[in-house]
Amino acid sequence: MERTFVMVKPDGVQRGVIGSIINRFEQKGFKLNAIKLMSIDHALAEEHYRDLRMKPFFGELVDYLTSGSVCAMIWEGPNAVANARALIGKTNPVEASPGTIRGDYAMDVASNIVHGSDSPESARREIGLFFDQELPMNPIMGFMQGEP
Ligand code: RTP
Repeated sequence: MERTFVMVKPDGVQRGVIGSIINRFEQKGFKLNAIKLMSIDHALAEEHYRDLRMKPFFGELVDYLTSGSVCAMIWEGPNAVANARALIGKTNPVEASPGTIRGDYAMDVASNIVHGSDSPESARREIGLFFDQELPMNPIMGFMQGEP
């Protein structure tokens, strides 16, 4: 059992597709552990994408993430990180297959609608950045926080 961090980015919130994205995760079999609508300041955006700080598009990326509200979520399930990445699709919507979230909802790499953690370590780090306190594992899944 695993958790991943998923975020509907400002373009997704502004377009009113939070519900559609949640629906995809629920249909796939994920269980929602935590969700909140929030705004991100520059410090949090820079910390979240710190591995990309040397990229030429870093400033543009931080401006984009801080341009409006985001919807931060924790989803859980078997291989949650890899399953979420598969559901979200490739980073560049041009390459994302139809049927994936980016393949169906986005056109441009600079506004690709949703983020998903790229490893279990990243998921733990990002959940810690965005959520002060996590709920126990969804009881339907038969796991509680702290169990081996
Ligand atoms: P994410 O972290 O948002 O889930 O995206 P990812 O792992 O699929 O891709 P990553 O390489 O980590 O890129 C992070 C985000 O940076 C923006 N980006 N812009 N302008 C550009 O060429 C460019 N390339 C990447 C995207 O918003 C991407 O999701």
